[in-house]
Amino acid sequence: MRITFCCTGTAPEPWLLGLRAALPEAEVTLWAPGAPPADHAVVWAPPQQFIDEQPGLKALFNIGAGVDALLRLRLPPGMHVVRLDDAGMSVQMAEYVCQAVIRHFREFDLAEADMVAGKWAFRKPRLRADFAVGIMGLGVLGSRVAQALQAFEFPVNGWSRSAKPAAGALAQVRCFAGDAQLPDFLAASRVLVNLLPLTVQTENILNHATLSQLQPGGYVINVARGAHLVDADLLALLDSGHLAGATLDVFRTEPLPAGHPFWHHPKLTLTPHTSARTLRDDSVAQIARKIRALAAGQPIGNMPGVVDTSLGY
Ligand code: NDP
Ligand code: OXD
Repeated sequence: MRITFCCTGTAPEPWLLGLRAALPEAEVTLWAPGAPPADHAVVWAPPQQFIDEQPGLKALFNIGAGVDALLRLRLPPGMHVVRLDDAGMSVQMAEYVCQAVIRHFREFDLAEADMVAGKWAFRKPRLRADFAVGIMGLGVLGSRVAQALQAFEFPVNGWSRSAKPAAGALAQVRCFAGDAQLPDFLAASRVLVNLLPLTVQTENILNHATLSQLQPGGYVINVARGAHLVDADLLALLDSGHLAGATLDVFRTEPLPAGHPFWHHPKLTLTPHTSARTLRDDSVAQIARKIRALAAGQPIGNMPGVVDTSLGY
């Protein structure tokens, strides 16, 4: 079995070592133009040339949860795309979102600023019931985040494409589904967490019309993709006072360009696309397990993380 590795912006050596150790029966090589055909590929944002030169692949394993960069390429019809299914990301995302919600709700940012200014001051505690958190996307990451926020007793709303049964991780979540229920979901939420995949349907979904439906004093946490957010609309709603602030981990252009108005905006907290990192060991183990299952004849359709390319996620 041949596996080729083509991950833009990723140091290949540790991955090649990891994949060779996990799949000693396979020949694992770093892709270069003109490389011989492989059976499987491990990829992140590969060039179109890679896809064009490897038409016989059985599956493309994406070393991230989001496949938007991969699906922008011309893929051969019927090509299977498998994304990371959690692989240690959901707990990181839960940590990140909980800290952002709690930092805002408890006003720890203001307390820190006071202390830096040499000021010992208390603020009136705010009511948790006034800070319903709405999570856009109730998939692998969104449902874990919902559970984590509920452990801190925040009211949690969720919005997804298909309706969810009130059971398991979502038993206590007020669930909304589809475009028709988006206004009710937004009106019921004060803090908005975006965990949608970037697709044709979700691009620019955080815009003036949607964000202005959040409750007054709304707060936005974008941890999915920069292209979900219309930057100028966020800035306008921050400046009008309708939104109290935002925590942004992802940006339309990454790294965030020098001089972008987000850099020094007093109501924004920024991080460099680091809310949930790909963990190499977990990811290699998951990909190796799936490649072995395919080799043993398991149908790919039963595998968690298989992307529906017609839906874009
Ligand atoms: P999943 O595919 O498991 O979940 C996606 C969720 O979004 C599902 O609930 C789905 O609905 C919902 N959804 C999709 N399209 C729509 C739509 N048009 N309207 C309403 N809901 C929709 O993805 P993950 O949870 O694994 O990851 C989500 C995203 O998080 C990734 O695509 C990636 O962009 C981002 N991410 C960011 C990271 C970071 O470090 N910042 C790290 C990892 C991921 P349904 O349940 O009905 O299918
Ligand atoms: C991902 C990411 O999609 O890191 O996995 O953004």
